[in-house]
Amino acid sequence: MTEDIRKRLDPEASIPKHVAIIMDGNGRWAKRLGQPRIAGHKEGMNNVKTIATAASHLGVKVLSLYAFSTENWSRPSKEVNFLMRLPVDFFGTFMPDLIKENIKVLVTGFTDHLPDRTRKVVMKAVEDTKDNTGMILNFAFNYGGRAEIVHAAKELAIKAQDGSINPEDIDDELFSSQLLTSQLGELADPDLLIRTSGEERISNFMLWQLAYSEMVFDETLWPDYSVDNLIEDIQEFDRRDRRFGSV
Ligand code: V07
Repeated sequence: MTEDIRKRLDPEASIPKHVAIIMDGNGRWAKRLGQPRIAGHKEGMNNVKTIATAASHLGVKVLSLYAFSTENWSRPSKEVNFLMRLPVDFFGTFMPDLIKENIKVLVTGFTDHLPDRTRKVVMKAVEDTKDNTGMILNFAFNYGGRAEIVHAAKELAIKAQDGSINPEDIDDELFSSQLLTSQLGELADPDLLIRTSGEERISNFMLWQLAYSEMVFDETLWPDYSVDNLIEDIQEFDRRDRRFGSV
């Protein structure tokens, strides 16, 4: 199985270690079929399993998925309630697959204000997969890039005020140690960002971490985004000159 999917990629192609995806286009997908938005979210959730499995087989080390932003709370409450049930559904359906794939679940976001049941189910998935040694499936859940940076700045200000750090010592490394992605260690910064459904924006996703990432904007709506699309986008990543801003 692992060999099968790798055969579809150029054997010379470099595989991005950390792939981040903005899974956009679920509402539009549903609308096209004359269905309610939540039908698109449900189909999108099923696709998370397909793409996570493929990424794991391709040798991706971290797959970060933007599932819910701090701004999404302003959507109609019926939609928000549905979205908050998706992690419950997701782990209820796919936990055996995640275990079989040796996938480790992490969550990046402000989890303390989630509905109780959602928070518990997510925390349990993190706990139940903590010893898995395969790909990290990192859900950006109740995540916002600016909120993350503001939170880090506050933490550093508190430490400076109580004397545990010197303001002079604040540099990139110390700053990133206060970001929610510090749990990913040296893999915190995505090598490749994919946004589906043709929109070409960052929308407050991993603002700090995307500083040097390659970005691929794929026209496909997330529920239709296939393993072939993922392979194409990784080939595109491989073709780009990665110079990290230097000559
Ligand atoms: C959500 C499905 C994917 C497309 C984007 C919108 C709808 C999986 C999760 C999830 C989140 C945390 C977690 C496990 C699974 C999810 C939301 C929306 C809010 F620990 N899909 N998915 N969460 N969609």
